[in-house]
Amino acid sequence: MTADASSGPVPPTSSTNPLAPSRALRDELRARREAFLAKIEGDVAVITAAPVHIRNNDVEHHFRQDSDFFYLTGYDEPDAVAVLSRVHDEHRYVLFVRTRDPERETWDGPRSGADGAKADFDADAAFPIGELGEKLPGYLENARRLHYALGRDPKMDARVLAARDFVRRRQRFGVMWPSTLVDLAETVHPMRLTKSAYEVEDMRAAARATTEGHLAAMEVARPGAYEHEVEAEILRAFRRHGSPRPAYESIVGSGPNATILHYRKNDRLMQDGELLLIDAGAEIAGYAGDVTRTFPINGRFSAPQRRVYEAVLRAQMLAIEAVRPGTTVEAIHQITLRALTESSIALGLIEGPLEKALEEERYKKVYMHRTSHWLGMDVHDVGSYFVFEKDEPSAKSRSARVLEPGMVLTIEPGLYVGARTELTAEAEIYRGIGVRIEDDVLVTASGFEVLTSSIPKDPDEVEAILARRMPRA
Ligand SMILES: [Mn+2]
Repeated sequence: MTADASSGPVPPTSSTNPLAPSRALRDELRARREAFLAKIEGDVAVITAAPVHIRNNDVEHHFRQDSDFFYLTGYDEPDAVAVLSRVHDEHRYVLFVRTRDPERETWDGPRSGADGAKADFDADAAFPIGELGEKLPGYLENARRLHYALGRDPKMDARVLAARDFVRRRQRFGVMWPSTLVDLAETVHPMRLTKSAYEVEDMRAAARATTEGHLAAMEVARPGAYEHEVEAEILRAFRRHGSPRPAYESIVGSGPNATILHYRKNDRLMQDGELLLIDAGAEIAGYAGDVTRTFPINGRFSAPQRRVYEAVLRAQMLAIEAVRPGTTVEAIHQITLRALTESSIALGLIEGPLEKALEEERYKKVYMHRTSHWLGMDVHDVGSYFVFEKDEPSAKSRSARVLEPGMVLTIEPGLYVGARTELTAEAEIYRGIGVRIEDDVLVTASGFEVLTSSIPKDPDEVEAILARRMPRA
């Protein structure tokens, strides 16, 4: 592909660049950039790739692209900067990227380079990242405002602010400088909160791989196996179904570990009679699945386990059925709290009566987290949960954000009777039981669609599946 490919009609995807996105993704990315540009009239935006993080000495952490950068560019390399401009006459979209380097590519794999950035990623202009200091000021000239995510990468902050300061000093030549800095979150995050049809398909793929991981976990979990054996099977299933990495560190907690909300050691030998709580999700095309299932390791719920499980499941079903356009995450949380509090009183885990228990937040003893978070490229996805009056933003003008079709959220109630939970003597039978059930829910025009509905959660169905496990040699 020649360097001047952008001057003609849109070039076909280069057959030689293994990193080139599909035609459909290129169209989607272009639509996202156009929507973004429509929101920044008279302005310029500088969006930076994630830096490479050192793990220890010569070892790097697994590279994961910055979600905002990936959302707008589809470019999956570090050392890259995108400029989106409503000021420049021809260059609305510019990429600064790592140069092609046969020596480095022998070690680390292919790069797109500046030519590939134009030919395969549709940049109007592309330059080696080494030219950023020299060329960036030109793109900031005569912009009203600069949209930039300050504070994510201090090294990049210094370079971008230096370029902006350079433009400020050119005011005496009649150049306007972007004196106002606007956080990139202000424009990009509301866009990311509502998923396009293309994004929903990516999220379905993440949900499918996540489903396979949880089904594999049910197949291998048994008394006498280690939690990490289950974790390994989950990761294997994720990879086999197209996921390059999990969306977050998997939680595989057996017995008392099920009551530790962020348990991640996954190194315990699983015992007969215990529950196993698995919170694991695959990432596909940059989108996260996030699912929790809890099941009996030996295949049968004990009576107390089943009572707690059914209480959580009832709350989860009520919460899911409440998802529709027009409601709020807060309203769904309140429905969940009421259901869990009712059940917790009935089980003797907390004291009633219901209204008093809700008012005094007694449920916090056994349910200490929120019911939902947004889900998307980030597992705790961006987008505010509250909105403020446009003309007069203040804490008083705050209201809970109303759900709209295309938003995706988790519904994940739980009950946790930990080692330190205060219990009556009668409720001691629940000691050490932790249950969470979590699904990924898309808001649709008519209500909701559970993206992860193929992962069994009905207790009878769960027991039936566990009863069919292959005996292990
Ligand atoms: Mn979650």
